[in-house]
Amino acid sequence: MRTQQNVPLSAVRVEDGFWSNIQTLVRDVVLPYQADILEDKSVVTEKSHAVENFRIAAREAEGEFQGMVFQDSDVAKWLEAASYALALQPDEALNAHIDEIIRLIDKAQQADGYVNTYFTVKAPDKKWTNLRDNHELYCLGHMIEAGVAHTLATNKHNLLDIVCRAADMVCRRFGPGKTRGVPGHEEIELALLRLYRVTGKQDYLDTARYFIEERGKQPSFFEEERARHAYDLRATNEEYHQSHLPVREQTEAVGHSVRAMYLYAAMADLSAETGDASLYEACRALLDNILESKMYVTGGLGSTFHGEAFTPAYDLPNDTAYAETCASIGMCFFARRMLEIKPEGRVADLLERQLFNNILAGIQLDGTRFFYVNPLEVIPSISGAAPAHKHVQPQRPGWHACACCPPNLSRLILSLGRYAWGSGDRTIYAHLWLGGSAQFSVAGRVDVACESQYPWNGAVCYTISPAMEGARFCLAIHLPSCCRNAYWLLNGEVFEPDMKDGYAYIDRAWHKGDTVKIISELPVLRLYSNLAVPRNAGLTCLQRGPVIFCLEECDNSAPLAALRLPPDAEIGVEKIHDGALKGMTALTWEGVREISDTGLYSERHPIAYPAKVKAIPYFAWGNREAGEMRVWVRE
Ligand code: FUB
Ligand code: ZN
Repeated sequence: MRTQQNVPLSAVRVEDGFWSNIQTLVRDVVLPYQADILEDKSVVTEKSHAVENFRIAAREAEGEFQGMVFQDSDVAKWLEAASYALALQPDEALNAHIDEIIRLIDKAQQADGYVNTYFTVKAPDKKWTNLRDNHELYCLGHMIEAGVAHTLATNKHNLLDIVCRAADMVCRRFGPGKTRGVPGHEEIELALLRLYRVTGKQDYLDTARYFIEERGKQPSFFEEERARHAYDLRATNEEYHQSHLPVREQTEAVGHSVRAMYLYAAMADLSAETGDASLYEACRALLDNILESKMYVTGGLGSTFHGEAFTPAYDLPNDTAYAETCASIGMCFFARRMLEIKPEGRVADLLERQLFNNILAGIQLDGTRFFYVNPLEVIPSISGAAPAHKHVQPQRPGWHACACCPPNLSRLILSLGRYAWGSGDRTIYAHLWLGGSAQFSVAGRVDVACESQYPWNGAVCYTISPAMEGARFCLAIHLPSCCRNAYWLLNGEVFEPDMKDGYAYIDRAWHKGDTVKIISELPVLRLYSNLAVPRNAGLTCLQRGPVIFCLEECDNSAPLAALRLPPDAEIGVEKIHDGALKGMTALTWEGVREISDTGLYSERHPIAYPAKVKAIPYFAWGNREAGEMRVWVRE
C-alpha cells in the first residue's frame, strides 16, 4: 500500500531562503527558551515544573507533582525537537543536556517499565484506572516518539531502551485476551508504529493495531471503565474521543481536533504498513470531509473552544475559532502519511496550507511567544473579553499553563525535512518545494538538490546527481495548485511533463547535474467560501502562493470591517523593506472605507471614501502593535 518510504532526517539538508531562518530560530532561540521554562529557570505564567516532576519521581528532589496530568509530554516533545536539532547539526552541549534529562527519566522509570511522573509521584493507586482522561498512554506515546527521534539522530539507545521497556509493558498489558483498553487521547498508536519501524518488533505493530481497532467498539470501553471504578466521572462524550463508531465506519471528523488528527495519522500509518485498504478508505473519507466542510482557509481545525472540537459542517466562525496549533501539526502528520500512500496534489497543498498559515502563526517571529488558538478575526476589546471570545487571545502569550503547542511547533519545524521528500522503489517524490538537498537509494544512490524561492516566488530548480551515470528512475514533483502558467525546463529546454494528480512525473535516464526548473506565476488569488459558510458570505480572502493574507489595524486603522475590496481593484504585490516583517510580501490596493453614522443604528447608509489598504501574511500577524486583525474582507 505504501508507495514510498519516509526519507530520514539524516538524509535531508534544509537550506531554504524561507524555512532555514525559522529552523535556526527554533534551534538557537526557541529550544533554549522552552528548556528554561520546563526547568523553571524562567517562569512566564506559572512554574512549569515539568522537569522537576521527573526529578521528584527519580527521588533526586523532594516535593509534590505540579502541572497538568500530561505535563510529562512537554518534556517528551522538547526532547524530540532537541533530537531533531542534533540531527540537523551536532551540538555537544545540547547532546549533554538531553542526556541529563534522559538520565532523570531512566531513574524515574519503575521496574516494570512504567514511566509517568503524575502517577508515580501523586497518584500511584490510580495507575491505569482511567484511560479516558488520564493521558498515561498519551504521555508515553510522546516519550516513544522522542526515543525514536533521539536514536535516529544520535545512534544512542539510552532513551530508546527506556521507551522500549515502557512499550513492552503496555504490550504485555493491553490487547486481545489481555486487559481491554483504549486511550482517551490518541497518540500511543502512531508512536508504537514509529517504534515498530525502528525496532522491527511485531508486538508494537500489533498493539498499535489493537488500540486503533478497539476504539469505537461496543460495549463502550470508556463506559465500562467508568462503571468499573464507579468514579464520579461525567458520562462519556464518545464523539469527543472519536470512539462513537469503529474507526472504519467513521466518515465525519468529530470531537477534539488534536485527538482526531493523531488518530487519523495512526490509521493512515497502519494502513500503509499493513496494506489495509478499508482503513485507508476511512482515512480518505475523513480527509474529504475535512477538506469539504470543516477546515478554515488558514488550515485551522476545530471551530469551538467547547471540547476544542470540530462542529457541524460549514460552521467556521472567524472570531471564535479555536484552530489549535497542535491540530494543524497533527494534520501534517496525517497528510504526510496519506502522501506516502498516494501522492495527491490536494494533500501536498494541504500540507502547505498548514505549514505556511495556521502553524507558523503559532509562533512569534522572535520565537518567544506562542498562539494556542488561531483566530481569523480579532477585535481587542471583544477577543479575550466577551464571554464567547475568552479563549481568543489578541496577542501571543509567552507560555501556556497547558503548553502542548509550543514544543509541538519545535518538533514539527525542526523535522520539516521529513515532509518534503518521499522515496519509492524507483521514484523520488518532491512533495514540498523546500530548498536544500536529499539523498535517495533508487537505481543506486541519487542526490537531489533543490533551490527554491517559495513562498514569495514561484520558481524552483532541482539538480539531480545519480551515482550511476544514466540511471533510470522517475522524479515526481508536486506543482502547488496556487502556481499559474508554469513552464518546465529540463536542462534549460522547455518540456511538458506527464502530470497526474498535481505531480509531474519525469521518468528518464539521468545524468549528473541534470536540472529540472519550474518557473511559474504566483498571482494574487481571491478566495470565496461556499455560501453554506454563513459568516463568510459577501467576503473574500486573499492568497498568494501558499500564503493567506490578513489586514491588521496598524496598517489600516480600525474598524477593519469598514474596509472593502472592490471587485475590480488591482492588487499590488510589494516587498516589505523594514520592521518586523522585513523581506515578506505585502498586498496593497485602492479600496473603500465606509463611515457609518454615530448612533448604533441609523437609516443613513454608511458613506464610502477611497482608502489605501494593505494586507500582510496571516502567519505574521500580531508581531507589531496590538490591534484588530481580519482575514476575510468585504468585497
Ligand atoms: O490533552 C492534551 C493536549 O492538551 C491536547 O492535545 C490539547 O488539545 C490540549 O487540550
Ligand atoms: Zn496544543
